Amino acid sequence: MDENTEKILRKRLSDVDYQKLVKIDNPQLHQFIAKYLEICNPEKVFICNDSPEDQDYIRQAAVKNGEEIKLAMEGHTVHYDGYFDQARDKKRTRFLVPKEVDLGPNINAIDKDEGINEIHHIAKDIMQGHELYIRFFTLGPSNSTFSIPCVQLTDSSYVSHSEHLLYRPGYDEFIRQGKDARFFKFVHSEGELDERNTSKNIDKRRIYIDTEDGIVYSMNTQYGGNTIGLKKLAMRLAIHRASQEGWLTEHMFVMGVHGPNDRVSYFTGAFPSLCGKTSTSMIDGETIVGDDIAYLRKKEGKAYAVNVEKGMFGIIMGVNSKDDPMIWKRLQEPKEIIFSNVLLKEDKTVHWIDKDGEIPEKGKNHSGDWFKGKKDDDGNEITPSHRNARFTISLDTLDNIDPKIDVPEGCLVSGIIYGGRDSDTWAPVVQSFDWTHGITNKASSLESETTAATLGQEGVRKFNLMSNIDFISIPLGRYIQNNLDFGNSLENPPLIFSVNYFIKDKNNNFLNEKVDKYVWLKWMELRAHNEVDAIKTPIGYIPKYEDLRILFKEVLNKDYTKEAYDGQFMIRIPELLSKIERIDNVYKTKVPDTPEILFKNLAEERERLNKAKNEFGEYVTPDKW
Ligand code: SPV
Ligand code: MN
Repeated sequence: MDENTEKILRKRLSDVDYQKLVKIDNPQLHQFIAKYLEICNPEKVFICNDSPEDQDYIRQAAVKNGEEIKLAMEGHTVHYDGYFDQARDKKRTRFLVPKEVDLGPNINAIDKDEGINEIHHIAKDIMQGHELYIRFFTLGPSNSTFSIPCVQLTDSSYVSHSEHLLYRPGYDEFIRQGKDARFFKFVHSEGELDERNTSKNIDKRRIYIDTEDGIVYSMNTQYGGNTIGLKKLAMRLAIHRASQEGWLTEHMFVMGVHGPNDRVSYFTGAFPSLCGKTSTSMIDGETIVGDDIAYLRKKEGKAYAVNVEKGMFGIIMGVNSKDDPMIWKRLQEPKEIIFSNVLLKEDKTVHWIDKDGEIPEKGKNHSGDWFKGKKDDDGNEITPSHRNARFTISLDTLDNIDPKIDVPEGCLVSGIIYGGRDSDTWAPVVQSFDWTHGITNKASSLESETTAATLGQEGVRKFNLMSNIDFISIPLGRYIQNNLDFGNSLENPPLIFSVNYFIKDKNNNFLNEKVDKYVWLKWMELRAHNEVDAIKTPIGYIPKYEDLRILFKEVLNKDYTKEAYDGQFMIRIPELLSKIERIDNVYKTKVPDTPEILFKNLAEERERLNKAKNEFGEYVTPDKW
């Protein structure tokens, strides 16, 4: 350690904490910590070595300093983010890019020198009067080719506590790797707080990402998607690293789908926020590996995936005993949960949108004291809980956790699913012709109607390739090419499917029930083993009625009618053609490095659809193919 670093650390850390830190033999880590202690100037510092006492220290700090409130049930707490700090801030999340690098027009970038100056200016003394918590984690299972060590500096005990639930401990891994550790670094401050313990200086909210140096700065915000460094902030760093090293970082769940004779096949699935990703990974009868972020690597010609995390930061709106029985059950148990931005009742229980039971008359929520009919300054009704309200849990407290969650080599991937919120175009489940068609015409053509997970208007159809558009840190064309190359280098690439749980009829009624996804999964699992046939259409393979009828009966004990099938799996040619135009236009006008094959595959699909239109008309039921 250099002299200056040692001087700073000795001055700012207690003896005990100093000893904890220097047990890790990594001068780069020591320098980094010393630098931000000087800039942010916290009143106190706590270094967590993952011992049960240290874990408990942070848990208790969150309650002591009011960032979390204890609920009636053991282990449950509630946390609030500010009224205007309820989702990811896309506008003020920017990449710090050196002058000589061009990330293309789709990436929110700022000149690196300018951005670093600005963020250091904002960070100056920002932790004054606060305690700083320093904690070590690994992304991916420990001791595996997948794992990436991380260090998080935060003055929010809520953020630190959340990370404890969401990520694997890393202090020992840092000691083991010593000087060799290639780690990611995160500096977060909630900044000055108001009387409700929420960030006051939202105008100075900034999330700046430096992929070159592997550092993310997050200032004046509390919402998890902006602050929990190892989640979407690390994901952007990992996409960059993966691109250099030939593997993939994806916005995907990983789950075990249980087929006949105790067979378990692993699927990954990419869905934009609030489109059923967590809910799919938590389907009753299947097993969960992860619900949000996956790393995929190639081994012996096959694709393997791991869950980057070990917990869940899930959307709570709509969780009830019918639609999400597994999550519902877990939320009733006296095990650790942090609820965020839900309604707190006087009896210290919580309520959220579409929970079982009555909506309470009053309580406390993200807007302060709440009562039925309360409106905000713009006259909009304030919902009892925020639509992006969440729960945070550790997966090891679930009954349906998959036994392979921590296996260092990951799970062999049989299929990859891309899904969005789409009211009028895509059928409920379609298999692509092959890997390339799947990446170009499904994954790269994904659109979704916007939701409450990011700031801005809801319900607008947005292009969202691989549901990863918010997190891609390299030029989009290169990202698509990496995906094409990854699958095409495998001897046995996973099958690629699209799903859509949100298709409606002309009268705006959903054509499916939420639980129908149970069946789509079983069908995909059988396809992965060539055990059911399918119908070839211009957009890919769709299920046969007879197979679905059997599965609906087996899985849901439901009589599936031919009429329902025809409505759901009708090929909607005008909408599909418009979609191709939109996607083609996005790539032509906005993505200069689009791989040629994408245009070719879109053009071929347009041709197939036009031909079918001439033959069968605009809306084609499955029996025609
Ligand atoms: C998402 O919005 O995709 C999430 C939550 O998983 S966040 O951390 O905000 O990204
Ligand atoms: Mn997500």
